[in-house]
Amino acid sequence: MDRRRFVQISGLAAGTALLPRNPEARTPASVRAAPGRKRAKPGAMITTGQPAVVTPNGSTLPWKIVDGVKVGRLIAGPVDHEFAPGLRAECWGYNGSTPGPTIEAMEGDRLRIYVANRLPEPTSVHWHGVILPNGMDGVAGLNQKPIPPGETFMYEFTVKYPGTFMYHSHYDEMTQMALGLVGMFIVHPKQPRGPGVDRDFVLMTHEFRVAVGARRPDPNEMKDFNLLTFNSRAFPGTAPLLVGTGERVRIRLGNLSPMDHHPVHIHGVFFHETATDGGYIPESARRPETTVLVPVGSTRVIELIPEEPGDWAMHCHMTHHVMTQMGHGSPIMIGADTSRLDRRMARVMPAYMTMGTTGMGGMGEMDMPIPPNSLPMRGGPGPFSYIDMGGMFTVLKVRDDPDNSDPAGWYAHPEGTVAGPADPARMKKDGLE
Ligand SMILES: [Cu+2]
Repeated sequence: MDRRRFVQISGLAAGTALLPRNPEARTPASVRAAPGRKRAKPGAMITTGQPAVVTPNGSTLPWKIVDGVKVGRLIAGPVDHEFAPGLRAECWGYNGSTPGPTIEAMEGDRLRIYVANRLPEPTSVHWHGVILPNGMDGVAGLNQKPIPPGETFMYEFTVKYPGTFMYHSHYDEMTQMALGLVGMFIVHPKQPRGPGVDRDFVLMTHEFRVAVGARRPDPNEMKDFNLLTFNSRAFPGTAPLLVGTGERVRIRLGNLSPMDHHPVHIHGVFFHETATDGGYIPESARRPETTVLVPVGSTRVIELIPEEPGDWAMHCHMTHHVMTQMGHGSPIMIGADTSRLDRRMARVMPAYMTMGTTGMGGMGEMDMPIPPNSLPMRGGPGPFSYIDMGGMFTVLKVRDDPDNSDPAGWYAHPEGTVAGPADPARMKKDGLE
């Protein structure tokens, strides 16, 4: 056997496809390792050289190792939750937060999770997507007795498969999930699946109905959700995702909304879907996307390599999902001439003004009094002007030097790279009046 033939056989035996010769030729740019990228800092690693998962606006469940078993505790109970500065509500969560802390483990780990119930009604926890013994699956009535208020149940199982999963209440789901009893559950693979990443984020999408002036989310709502959230926060309460130019970034998205799927769009990048809560997607089945649809009861994992530094919008593309506490029942006012009405109304209500006759932009920033504990319809401060987006909106901040960049800071645009007022002389030269 000549040397070349031997190399081919040993390559195939090791599961490495040798054809085509140049592996880059069949690998789209976004799934290729970027040249010269930095490795994550050793302190941030969980295992196999990979960075620990970051839960923006959230936390990770701490483990205690007892005789080789990872032991953790989830306490289900009421939470005084802030959706964004200016709006708080009494939600239900785990360990004082909604979503609950992200559970992070290694393939093959034995986990023992105590669930304490401090809710006013029974509960149970289902480990969504995790393959485990039937009696640990958490469906109250079907797999176990519900956990009575004040009691603690023990779940114990081995996580056989790696993946991006979720956990949530499986007793009175409609109420308990609507109030926030949801969380993400990540199992890292022992053997890397695909190239390593430099950043790893997890975002749970969700939706709530909090009527203006109400103390709690309304679990009976079916359609008119007015708080669309990443990790139970609405913009401008969402923390940005800070990443480096040329880094490989993984974002894991889950959806435990009561009623809606969320097409999450990221500006300035394209990405590949690499996994769902059912497992890894073979490379041959991936295609480049700029929007990933995250259906209710599913997770989607995407990987991207940003090329362009800047502040890039990341949001649900449903336009009513980037709004906050708005009413949907108002008549269409666009194009209406209300001058006569306004004059007559002013006689009885001097501060009266008809809104929406030219469109609804800028309503969030109007200096109008809003009820206590409520949010303007949308928006927050931006580097150029008010950002006319709310709800399920955050910012992917791509920086050349992310480790020395302020996550709260805005991108400094190089001279001449920002759209601005057109120069009439230039327009004339271009043949436009
Ligand atoms: Cu949405």
